[in-house]
Amino acid sequence: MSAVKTLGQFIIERQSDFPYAKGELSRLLRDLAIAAKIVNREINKAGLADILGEAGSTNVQGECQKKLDIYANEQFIAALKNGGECCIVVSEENDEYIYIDSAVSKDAKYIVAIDPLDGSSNIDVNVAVGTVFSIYRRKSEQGKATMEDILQKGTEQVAAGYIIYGSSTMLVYTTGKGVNGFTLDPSIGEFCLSHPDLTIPQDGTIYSINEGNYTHFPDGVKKYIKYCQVEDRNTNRPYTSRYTGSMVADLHRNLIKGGIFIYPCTASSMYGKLRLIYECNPMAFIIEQAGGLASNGYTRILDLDVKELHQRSPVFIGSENMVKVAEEFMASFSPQVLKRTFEGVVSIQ
Ligand code: AHM
Ligand code: MG
Repeated sequence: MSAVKTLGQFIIERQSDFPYAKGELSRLLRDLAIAAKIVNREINKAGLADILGEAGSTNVQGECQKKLDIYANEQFIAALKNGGECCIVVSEENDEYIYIDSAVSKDAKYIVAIDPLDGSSNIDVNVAVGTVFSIYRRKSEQGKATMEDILQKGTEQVAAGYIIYGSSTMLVYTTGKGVNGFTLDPSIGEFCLSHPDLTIPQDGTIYSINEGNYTHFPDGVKKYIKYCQVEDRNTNRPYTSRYTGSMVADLHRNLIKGGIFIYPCTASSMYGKLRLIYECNPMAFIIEQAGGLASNGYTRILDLDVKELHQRSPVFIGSENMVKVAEEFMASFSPQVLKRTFEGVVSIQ
């Protein structure tokens, strides 16, 4: 029987793979993993809220219950603060970035962007949720980090990962040398290497999109959905539709089995829903490292300019051949959307 390899052991083993092998990034990853375990513990208790007290009320220990997404945010920020390797956190839960102002982290080299609890509305119904994180190295050498340090393109990420709190809890991450997955063994409280060198199948048969918004989609997306539903033996169509409303869960499934996840722009939401810095970019980095593609329908996600902390982007991500076909549909049937600039908008077609 082969010995178990924990995340901590794996990180140390692979430290020389990191772009700057001084141990700081290893420490940062371990800090994130510790917070993930704490959040996992609370998520596992979520169903007990009804008997222990609803969010906002007082629990049996006399503590005020917090919404889990706020709790997760606090845990990740606290772990990063204590670790001392991170100078700024950008979180979906905070309008402004959080400057970590402590003696240890004043000159810290890394910036972390995080969605602490993605898909959190699924908590109420016991469906998988996730955490997504992205790590950048600051450009400035020391002192207070600036917006220039924060607003870096996805190509500049030094690491990215997600945690899926599902039927089991997994941490999947990349530092740009492939993708590895670790499953939490609750009996020993460790993430253990369970999915080494993850690769996404080049072709898939699953498409994941909120079809309830169909009427508001650009024509390219509408036609692509119809293409997915048409019978064709050569390409194994019709494809299967799977959508949980938790991007992490939908993308994790598609990473393992092959598929495409789409959150396009709609008539009411010109840039889609998902955020570039802490949702699209980290997922794009992971999926590309696993051999897939991530696009906004026309352009590689990782090449997009980042101008705002909470900037949104449409996303087409997953198996290489599926994303390529979806991009062809966008180019053929929705060329106008491409003309849209960051400031100006043309109608969706
Ligand atoms: P959240 O960060 O507020 O949880 O929103 C992100 C989630 C994704 O996980 C998921 O893919 C998407 O929102 C679902 O949105 P919709 O209900 O519009 O399909
Ligand atoms: Mg989110």
